[in-house]
Amino acid sequence: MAKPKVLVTRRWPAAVEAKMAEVFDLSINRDDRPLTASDIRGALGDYDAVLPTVTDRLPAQVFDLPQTRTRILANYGVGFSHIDTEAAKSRGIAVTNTPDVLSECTADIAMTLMLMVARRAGEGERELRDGRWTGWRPTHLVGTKVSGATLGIIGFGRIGQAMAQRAHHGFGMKILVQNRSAIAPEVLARYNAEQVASVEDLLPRCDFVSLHCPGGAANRHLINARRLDLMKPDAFLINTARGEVVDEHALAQALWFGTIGGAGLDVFEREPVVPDALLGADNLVLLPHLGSATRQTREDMGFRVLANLTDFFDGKTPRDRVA
Ligand code: 8YV
Repeated sequence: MAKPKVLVTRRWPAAVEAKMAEVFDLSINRDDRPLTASDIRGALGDYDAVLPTVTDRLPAQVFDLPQTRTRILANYGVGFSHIDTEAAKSRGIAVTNTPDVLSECTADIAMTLMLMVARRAGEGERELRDGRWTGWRPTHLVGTKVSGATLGIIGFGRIGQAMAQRAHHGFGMKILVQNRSAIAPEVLARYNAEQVASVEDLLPRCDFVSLHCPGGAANRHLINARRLDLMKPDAFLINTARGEVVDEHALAQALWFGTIGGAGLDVFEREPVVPDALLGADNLVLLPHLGSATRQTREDMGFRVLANLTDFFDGKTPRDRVA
């Protein structure tokens, strides 16, 4: 039987590419530039499996072609709001993602952002490298204490819980949780966490708010001007989820006017575009979507895609099927 024809849309870790090439009739986008909508449309007609990443946009229009050959979109990443899963389903295309393997590293980046912005580490590094550091003094770059503060976690899935683990057990933080469904009491008990009824209930009580909910239409601008107003004026917002969850314009205003104390962002609404209004804010730490970017995790993500594909082409339900 012919090997399934598979397209990898970006460069992946070499070990994963090599293993994939043994198992499938593999094509790799060696340019490593984001595919255009028309490239992706073409791929859906040509390949049995397409392996997209967050840089591949698959709205409903992309699926609108006379004949799709693709039977599975095995996404390299846990978030899949860049794929219209309803449109995929209507064409009989399965969708999988890569949960679990990136939870620890994404929570590490959320902690990094929280510590950096609270302790003014980015500002300090810029000052030092620019030759502006004039020496130690008691009032120099004084930040905010993280240990023992209250952290609000919006979205209490695997990454949200990995964040709670670090913040509660490592930093003695009090954890408040907002999640669309009820979290089991024994799960909350692991972090001595309290689940609150709504985002509105959570925001005024927190010194830090970290976003770990999915992106997509349902959560678009979940953090908007009105909700930023509910935060304490010295509180910090951390986003390692998806850019669209935060209204960047409203956030820039809130940072400028001191509605909140600061923010740390790893994701943006129109990556890689970061609005000038954000670039100009000092009380903001910006990272270029590094959540899962460790050698180990990027390999694990690749092998998780491979496991999903192998199951699928063996006629089994892939473990990470999301549509
Ligand atoms: C990935 C991520 O780097 O998994 C996700 O949802 O945001 C990151 O871990 C990226 O999405 C790769 O597609």
